[in-house]
This record gives sequence, structure tokens and C-alpha cells, in this order.
Amino acid sequence: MTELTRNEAARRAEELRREIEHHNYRYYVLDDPVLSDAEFDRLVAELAALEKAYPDLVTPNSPTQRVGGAPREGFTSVRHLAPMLSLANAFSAHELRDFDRRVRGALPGENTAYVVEPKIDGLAVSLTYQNGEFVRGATRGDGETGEDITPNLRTVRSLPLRLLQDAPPLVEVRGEAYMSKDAFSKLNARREEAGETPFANPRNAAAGSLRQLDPGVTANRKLDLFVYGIGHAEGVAAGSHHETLAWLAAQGFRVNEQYRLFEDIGEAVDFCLAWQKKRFELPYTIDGMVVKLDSLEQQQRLGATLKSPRWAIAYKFPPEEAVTTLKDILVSVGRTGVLTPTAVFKPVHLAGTTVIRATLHNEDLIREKDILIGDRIVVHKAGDVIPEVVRSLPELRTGREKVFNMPPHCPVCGARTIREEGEVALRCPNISCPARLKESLLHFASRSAMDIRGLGRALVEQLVEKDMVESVADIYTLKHDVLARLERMGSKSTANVLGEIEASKKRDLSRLIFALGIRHVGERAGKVLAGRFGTLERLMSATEEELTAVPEIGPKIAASMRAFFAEPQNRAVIARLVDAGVNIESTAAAAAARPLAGKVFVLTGALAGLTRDEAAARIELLGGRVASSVSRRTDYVVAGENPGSKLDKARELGVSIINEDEFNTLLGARSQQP
Ligand code: 0OX
Repeated sequence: MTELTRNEAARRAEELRREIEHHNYRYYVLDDPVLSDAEFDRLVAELAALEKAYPDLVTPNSPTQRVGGAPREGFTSVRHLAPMLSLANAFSAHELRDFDRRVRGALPGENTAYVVEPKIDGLAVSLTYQNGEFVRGATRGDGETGEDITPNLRTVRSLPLRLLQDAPPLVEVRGEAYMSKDAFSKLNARREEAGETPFANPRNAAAGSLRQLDPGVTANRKLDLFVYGIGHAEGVAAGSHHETLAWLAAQGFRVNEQYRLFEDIGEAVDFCLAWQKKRFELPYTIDGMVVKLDSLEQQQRLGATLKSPRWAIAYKFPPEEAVTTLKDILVSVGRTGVLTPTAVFKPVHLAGTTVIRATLHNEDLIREKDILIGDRIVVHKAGDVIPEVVRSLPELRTGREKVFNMPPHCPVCGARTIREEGEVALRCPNISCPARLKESLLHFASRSAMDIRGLGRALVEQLVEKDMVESVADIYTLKHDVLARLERMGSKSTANVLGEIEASKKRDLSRLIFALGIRHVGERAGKVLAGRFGTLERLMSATEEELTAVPEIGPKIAASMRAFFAEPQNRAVIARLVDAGVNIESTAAAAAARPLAGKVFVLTGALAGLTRDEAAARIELLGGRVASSVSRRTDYVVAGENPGSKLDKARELGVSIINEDEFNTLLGARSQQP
């Protein structure tokens, strides 16, 4: 490798890093992307290939490091340069005015102004930048020392890995990492699908995702970041909080744009109260508003108590609660047979929507909360998202309320319910229970599983109730004439559904693994397992050790897989799926990773866009091989400027000759995921 080539590689890598981070910023911070996903992926693929060819070019802040590094043994603690203080709370307009009186009392005769900004309900983080480079990220901890979560924070796309403007020598930026309501709902839906415990609210989801020893797990969670201040600064010119926010935004950070500057506390209070009403319109949870004295010099003079600054206060929103009447408790049976009690109450307006039901999780919880059917109950939405019964109001009882008991028999099939040792949940043990079957079919056909459009609840209910299907495999035996006789199934929709069912036979193995509904096996596990084992047969014969050896697959998933495949009834269903012609191979996973597998390339002449080593690295990254001379086994000769005698040899042997454009198409178009 010549010095020059390495230099060229280093230059190109740096160019790519800047370009990728710029587009990342446009997408995640400005919400104004200019590149398509495919174009963006191509840049990342090129950088990854370069870094593979020259591993010493990898930097900790390369965008390729955003996918998460190696798992660690534990967290190390880090001392914050300046303590991370917490905020004192105000629970009323009156307390906000008290705060203003204290502030002005300490600054007699001076002008004062306040910045009021939303209080994001997430996890406080401190981000250290040295000469413009992100070097450390930490949790608050006890305020003096926190936990080092640097690799986890690197996966947060809206966190700048390098600052945009003239780099200050050292700065500690403070902000809130959080999960949007939408990402939270989707994550919980996925967890429930996989039989995992859902998170109670977006804040717990954000904290749980960031406090992971394996940053790869964090990378798969959609976390976001707002920054709101600077802890310790060397070389930052700002005289006020609003200038600090502007400086942070100019450095590439996401700053919440809802902040406003006020000179009058009355207007600041009105602003807080207006947001109290409007808060549910935001795509993320806020639990209050923060009022901060604007002048940094005045802030400094006011100082802090042991715990919190005297120059700022959090106005906490009252919890959004409503009182309604519990009409009934219904019990539903899920795919895994778990019986879940659901509270059904008189419709009530709550956190932006009308709600009529809330899960009660299990019988123990109903007892703990002393809930009777007919009770007046207090309801709220956890994290503004999940309706929950907070408590009952026993003082309002009339005597006509009724105690609820979980049914001793499955409400759907009548099988005796069981409570497994160590579990709070009651289960229907009958795997042919129509309720379980319906949920299994819906899961099998769902978008992220076999994606059979048209096989929705209305059709599934009829199929199960008319005994037309007994397992997911029966979907593939449905005939046009019987289907067309069902309600709401005209000849056209029947043909559509049958077409969809047929098309689902070609889905990738990863989807099938997920579709089988094995406990704890979610979409992600399906992909990882399909990529690793390649065929269903190999997966079915894998031992627990082989399964746990796969990154991201833990003992719980492995044990659940083994138990599932050991069950003769499950094996019979799988055999019937195979007979029906359902694909059991991982076409996508293997092929996408190595689209040029088995292809032999010979390079001749100079390429305009890539050095020889870069071209070779790209080919190898996609599974191809580079040979030094042309033979009958050569698949492509890539001809650049001034090609040599290899071109003549290729012509002589009739080997495909491609130019640089065609070569780029081969690299680019094929490197995208299908
Ligand atoms: C927030 C938030 C939290 C921190 C200590 C002094 C001022 N959760 O959105 N804290 C602060 O600032 C405090 N601002 C915020 N916006």
C-alpha cells in the first residue's frame, strides 16, 4: 500500500464523514432531508468499506460508530465538570410569582427577563465536547458523578458527533434524551408481540434504552435529544440563556424551538398555563415548563442552593386525571393464552382523546387498587399515552358495587385456566382455543410478519368460528368458493385475499420466524436468526448453545425457541407450511449482505471516483473477490482510464467488460437492502 493511496483514503473518509454528518443533521435535527435514504446509505456503505480496508482510519466519532460498539461489562462513573443540578418545583401560578419575587428581591432595581421552555420528560444527560469532538456522555447520577454512557449516546442520531462552528476547547452541554410518543407506542407494541414486558411510559423507555451495556440495543431504539444548557464552558461567548440556546443550535444541536423570552412574570405564567392545555399536541411528553432567568451574569450572582439553582424553577403540570364510572371488567385471551382483564368505563376526555378502556394487567393489581365493578374511578394516561386506572374512590360507593374475580374457565373456550408457578398471569392452556387461534392468525398475517393484507379481524373471526381453520397452516388450503360465501367477501375481495396468501409464501425466513409467534421472539430476533441460520431446518436443529452464541439472542429467547420446536403440534404445523410451499430460506438476509458473492473481478486502468484499494474493498465488502489476472473464471473486468493488456485478454476470453459507471451501478444498486 503506497503512502499516497492511504492518504487519499484518509481524505475521502474525512470527506464522507462530513457529508454523512451533514445529511444526518439535515434529517434528524432540521427535519429537512435533501438525500434519499438510498443515497444516504450509499455514502455510509462507501465509508464502511474504506474503514474496512484501512481499519486505522476508523475514528470514535465516525458516523459508522453510530450503530453501537461492543457490549461492556459494566458502567464506569464519571465526575461532571460542573455539578448537574436539579430543578426546584412550582405547582401553581402563585408559586411562580413567589419565585419571581425572590429573584427580583435579590436583584434590587435591576431589569430581569425570563426564558420559558418546555420541560422534556426524559433522562438528563451531560455531553462533553473537547475541541469540538464528542468525547463523553453521562447520566446525571447523584449530580456530582454519573454513569458513562458514551457509546449509547453516540447512537442517538440527533446528537452531533462534532460541533459545527469554531470548536471551543472544552464544553459540557446539558440536555434531555427522550423517546417520542410514537416511537414509544411502536416499541411497546413490538415488545408485547414478542411477549416482553412493555415500558410504563416514554421516560422509562428512554432511560432503559440508554442504560444498556450493549449499545447495539440502544441503536435499535428511536431516541432523541433536546439540549437546554451548558454546564461548564471554555470558549463560549454567550451573555444570556437565549444566546446560549442560539449558540447550541448553531453548533448542530437540537434545541426545542418552543421557548419564549418574557420581561413580565404575568406573561410567563400565561405562557405556562397555555402550554398546560396544549401539551398533548406535542409528539413528545412534557411534564411542565421551565422558567429561567435569562442573564447568565445575574444567574451567577443568584447562585444555587445545595440541590438546585435559585435562578430557575420548574412549573409542574398537574397530573391529567379524570373521574369516571367503571362499568365492567372484560377478560380477553391473547395469542399466548394470557387472560387480561380490561376496565371498561363511561367515556371520558383525557390527555387529548376520549378513552373508554384501560388494561388492568392482572387480578393482583385489581385487588391492590381495591377496584369494584360500578366504582367511581380515577383514570390517567401514563406518559400521556397509556390509559390506566389510578385508584378507585371507595368513599363514593353505594353498596351496589360488585367484586370481580378472574374466571376459573377460559371465557372463550371454557378450558380450566391455570396460573403457572412464579407468574401473576392466568392462562388458557388450550392451544386450539379459538381466541388464541384468532390472535395467532392475526399476528401471522400482520404487516411485519407474513403481511397478508385483507386477512383482518372480520375475516379471521369468521374463519375460526366456522371451523375453517385450526392452525395458521390452514390459511394456505382455503379455496375460492368457500371463502366467497363468507360475509363481506365478494368474488373480487376473495380473489385479492387468495392472491395475498399466495404471495406470502415467498416472504423471507425472518418474517416467518416472527410470524410463528414464538414467545420472546420479535421482529428483530427473526431477522438476526434468519441471517445467522439461513434456513428453517438449521434453525430448528440449533442447540440452545448455538442460539445464545448469536449476538442479541439471550437465554430467554433460546429456551423459548427450543421449547417451541420441541412441541410436536408446532412441528406438525411447520411441516404443513412447508408442504404448502411457504419459503423457509433467508433469501434477503444472506443475499443482501453479499450481493456479489462468488463473483470474481479484475481491475485494470485508473478509475476516476475510487482508488484501486477502495474499489477492491467495496467488492470484497459485498462478497466478491478481486483477482490479479484475467482467466475463464473471471466474471467482470472493470476497465478504467488507460487499461492494460488485461482488457485484451478479457476480450479474447469473452469475459464481461464494464466501465466505471456500470461498476458503480453494480456496487450501489446492489448494496441496498431489498
Ligand atoms: C428539561 C429541562 C431540565 C437544569 C439545572 C439548571 C437549569 N427537562 O427540559 N432542566 C433544565 O434546566 C435546569 N431545563 C430544561 N429544559
